[in-house]
Amino acid sequence: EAVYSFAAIEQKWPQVWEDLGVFTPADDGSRERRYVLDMFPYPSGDLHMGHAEAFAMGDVVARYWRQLGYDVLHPIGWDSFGLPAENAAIKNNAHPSDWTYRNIETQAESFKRYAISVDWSRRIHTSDPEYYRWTQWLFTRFYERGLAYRKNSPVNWCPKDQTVLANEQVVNGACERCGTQVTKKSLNQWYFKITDYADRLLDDMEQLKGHWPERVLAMQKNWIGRSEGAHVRFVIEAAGGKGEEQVTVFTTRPDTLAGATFFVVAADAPLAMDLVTDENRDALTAYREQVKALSDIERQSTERTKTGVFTGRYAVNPLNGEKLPVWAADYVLADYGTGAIMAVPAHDQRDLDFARTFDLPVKAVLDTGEEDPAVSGVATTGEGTLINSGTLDGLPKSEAIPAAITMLEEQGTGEKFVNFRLRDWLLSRQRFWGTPIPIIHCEKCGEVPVPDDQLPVTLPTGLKGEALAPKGTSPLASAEEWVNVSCPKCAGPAKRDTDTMDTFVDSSWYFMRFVSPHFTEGPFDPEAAKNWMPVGQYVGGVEHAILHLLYARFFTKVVHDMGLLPASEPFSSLLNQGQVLNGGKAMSKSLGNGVDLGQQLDKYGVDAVRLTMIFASPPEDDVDWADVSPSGSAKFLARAWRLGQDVSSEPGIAFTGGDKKLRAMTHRTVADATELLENNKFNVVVAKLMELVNATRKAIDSGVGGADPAVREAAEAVAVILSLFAPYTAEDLWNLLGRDASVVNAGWPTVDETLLVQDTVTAVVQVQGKVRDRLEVAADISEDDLREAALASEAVQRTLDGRGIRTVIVRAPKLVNIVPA
Ligand code: ANZ
Ligand code: ZN
Repeated sequence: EAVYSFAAIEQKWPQVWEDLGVFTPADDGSRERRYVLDMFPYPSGDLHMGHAEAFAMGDVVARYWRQLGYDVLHPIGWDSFGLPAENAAIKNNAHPSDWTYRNIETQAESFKRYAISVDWSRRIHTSDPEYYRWTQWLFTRFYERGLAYRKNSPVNWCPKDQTVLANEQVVNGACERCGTQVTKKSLNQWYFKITDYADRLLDDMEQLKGHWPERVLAMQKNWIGRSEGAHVRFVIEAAGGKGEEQVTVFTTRPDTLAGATFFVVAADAPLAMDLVTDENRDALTAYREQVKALSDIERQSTERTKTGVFTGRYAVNPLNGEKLPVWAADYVLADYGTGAIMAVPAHDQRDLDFARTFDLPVKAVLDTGEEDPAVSGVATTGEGTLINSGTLDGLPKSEAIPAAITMLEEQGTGEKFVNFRLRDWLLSRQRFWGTPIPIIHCEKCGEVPVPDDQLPVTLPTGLKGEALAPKGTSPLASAEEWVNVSCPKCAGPAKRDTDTMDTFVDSSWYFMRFVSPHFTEGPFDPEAAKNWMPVGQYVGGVEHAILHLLYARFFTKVVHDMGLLPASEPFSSLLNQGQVLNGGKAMSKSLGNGVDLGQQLDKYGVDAVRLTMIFASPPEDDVDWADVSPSGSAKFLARAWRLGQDVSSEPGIAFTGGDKKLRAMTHRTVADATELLENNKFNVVVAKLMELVNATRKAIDSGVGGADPAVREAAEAVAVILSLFAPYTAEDLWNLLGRDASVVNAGWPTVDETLLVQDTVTAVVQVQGKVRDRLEVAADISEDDLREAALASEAVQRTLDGRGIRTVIVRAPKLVNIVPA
């Protein structure tokens, strides 16, 4: 008799699957289509344990949907532009493409071994000119719609990577990639106008509720940061050699206008220098130096004592003409709202802390019944009625806010305003290994988008090694022949833009490319996109909760507005898989707790590793590799596989008439698995499957036997359910059962509802005529089973207390009487 060998079956099946083309969607409309996608990998080294987990989860969904009969699109590609390739190239005097495409091949081989059920014919790489041609095409369309623009502004600058960073890439003041403290630098940069879509990005989250993790939606909502309030214009009186001017503030509390006792501008904003009088300029200049070193988090910390300098100017309150001293401080941020505020210390804690530090007045304008903030040091922020506010007096806060706005509008000193925290997306990078920005700068015509028939603008050849090293300007600038072109409009001398795009641009539309990866007329075939989009299930790490997902949603909406895509959201359902830890900690080089995926696969086999990933916990939870047992998984797989050797009936037999108990168990397991899979409780499905394998084994070894149709029915169900988690073993089991390849298309077993309801009766168990226990048993229980159940009863065992048994009288299904020796 053969023994289970994962190495042998891993050799056997890949060619069969490829020959049958089981992972290629028919794409002919004969079946309902569904699209499942894992966030595509970055080609750094070989696959690791994290990939193994994420892709195992996505593959469960793909394989389950195929079993349900859907036409499934499950593609893969590589996010293959980016810094690590460039850094490797500089270090090894090579070209970034060497490193990139070598790693892609390595990963592709590993993915194939790992038996991810993807359609390999749809593979894409974002660094291929056939791909980035369309990234550039989309950029020019964005440009034409006014959604891509260039402006000079202070940007986040990483001194180590020598490139700008989007706000989203600055974490606690440091570069997300290398951890270096980020500084500001004034540069001419390209932006996408994502702020135009702020409202829709927020509103459309309604559609995602219940289908995306709560916390991801919360993070996006917070990132977009919609605040309703008002713009209020204050006149700043002439003083110290400076004339009168007007400054607008953003406030969410126009009802508190009468309580403003001072005015603050962000110290680092140009406005602060504009306003400051000669007398106060040196103090402000010194203070600004101090502020430069602080991150936004530090600036907004409630722990720090407030700091600031007086500008020498006064603002006039448009409500009551009061004069408010204008300060410059770091707790007001330059790039939020208008960078200036009216300070209401009685009702805003930050303002109150500042007022107490600099001995400024505190004036309550809302009676909330709480203690006087001037005395308690605690700003009152609850509900209440207005006081000290002229005509607004007596109004509750909720009515005073619109009333104040109406007043401002009538006066012409302000209006309702909705402010967003979201900033435009800074997309240009001064690096080599990225998509060149398809713009030509002409002295006469200005910015000219590269015409469609001249796309792609491929990266200049001949640059490698040191030539790619960061110098603060793009390495592309050194490729003079490439840079100097003639203007597409006037044919005069012009220069190419030398920046490349943030790699997040590449990944903002790749899911659209997969629907028709070889399409040459556009980024994708609109017909195919109509058929496949949106992605029904997206799987990936929670680290992409903001950036990638927000950008992908933005791109989808723009492409939708261009009339190319009916869908306006890219991913209708999102699953964030947990991390793979070792010893309770993330695997890392410095901790030396890394686990090598290849070694695990060599030792336990692909299926055991996949099954372990899935069985360890719900998909959203972390898996601690120190706590799991791949060898236990391997044993289970061997056990499931052996069922195939012991089923002696022919394939195709009818299951009716088979052992009722086992049939009920099989159908119950399929019914439960269906519901669990719909709710992503993959780990529980595995637990149920283990029970079914045990019950089947028991049936074979006990009276039922391997020829019983119920045994075949159970074993076939085991193979189909197992095919979602352990594709090699399931396929081989299917083969042992005499079925034709492939289990991939076997079809999800149909549940016979009538088998799920089992009539039960209460059987009375007596010892020497005295009732000792009552058992719920099947109405059609056999005498043998009833005897076994009665003797197994704890109450009976206690009564017998070690005595032997003379006779057992069984009247199935209602009575058992045991007579002790
Ligand atoms: C007066 C006021 C009175 C305010 C009051 C609050 C409470 P959110 O909800 O986050 O949008 N603010 C405006 N711009 C700011 C900036 N650049 N830096 C720091 N703070 C700024 O917050 C809006 C409120 O935060 C605004 O409303 C403003 O203070 C402050 F009882 O105006 B408020
Ligand atoms: Zn021109």
